[in-house]
Amino acid sequence: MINASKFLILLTLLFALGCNNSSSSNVTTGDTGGKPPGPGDPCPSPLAVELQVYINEVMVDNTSAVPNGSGEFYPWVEFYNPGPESMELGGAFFADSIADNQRWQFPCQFPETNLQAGEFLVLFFGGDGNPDDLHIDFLPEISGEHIYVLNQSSDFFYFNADLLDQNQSAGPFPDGGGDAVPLSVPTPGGPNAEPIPPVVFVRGDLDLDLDVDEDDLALLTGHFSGSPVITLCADRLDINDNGEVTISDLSYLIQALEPNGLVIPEPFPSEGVDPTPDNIDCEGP
Ligand SMILES: [Ca+2]
Ligand SMILES: [Ca+2]
Ligand SMILES: [Ca+2]
Ligand SMILES: [Ca+2]
Repeated sequence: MINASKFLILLTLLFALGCNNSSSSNVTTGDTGGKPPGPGDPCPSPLAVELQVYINEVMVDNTSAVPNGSGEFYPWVEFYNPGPESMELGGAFFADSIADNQRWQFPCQFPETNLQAGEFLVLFFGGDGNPDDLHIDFLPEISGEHIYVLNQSSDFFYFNADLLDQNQSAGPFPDGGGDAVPLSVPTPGGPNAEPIPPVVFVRGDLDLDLDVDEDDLALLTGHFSGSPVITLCADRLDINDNGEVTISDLSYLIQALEPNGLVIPEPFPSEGVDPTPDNIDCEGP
């Protein structure tokens, strides 16, 4: 899921590099991409503007969801050709950096890299540098913000892995362009499933009555003195929205309930989604 400030940073980066595409959309600029053509290059990279293929789904923390051909679990990425023509990925680059965008090159001798219209291709990360191997030669982090770049500028894919659980993937819905969001079930090699609807809550409302008052303060006080608040959305307790639930949230709530006191960060006073990514789970009431 992309938030506004990160999206602006991404856009700034893209403009700085002379192209104007948004996250996960195919390029429409004059940037030709590709490595310098060498005489007799047996595996030339396609022109960026001509490769109409999307990075369509990614799972970075694959502990038990999708085994590779050897029964092992590695991060994976799905590519998608929306059609109407077949597309050849052989020779294209794939990278986890805008600056270092030639990190791995699709080999050319695999028929799988020729994507027919509407076809998906799933590749696992964690290759060993063998050019005869159809594995991506690096491993992504399982947390933090990620950007993937296909063929230098054919497609960009941004997501925050902190918003994903183990064995959960991110991608656009429906397939193709659009922002990557946490998906309800992984669909390697097939159309993406619907996203998980975001949980809405009121920050500081611990008794679920859509109000923040002394009753909630009593519950939060109890939370730090042996009576934990049971909730599927611990973001309710992160009163100061700094990404962790600590005793400082209690002092913040005390000061927020005073006349002309501190302002509780959104979502407050109405229900909404947490606007700031963090490692706190919020999967239900
Ligand atoms: Ca899929
Ligand atoms: Ca309440
Ligand atoms: Ca906090
Ligand atoms: Ca937050």
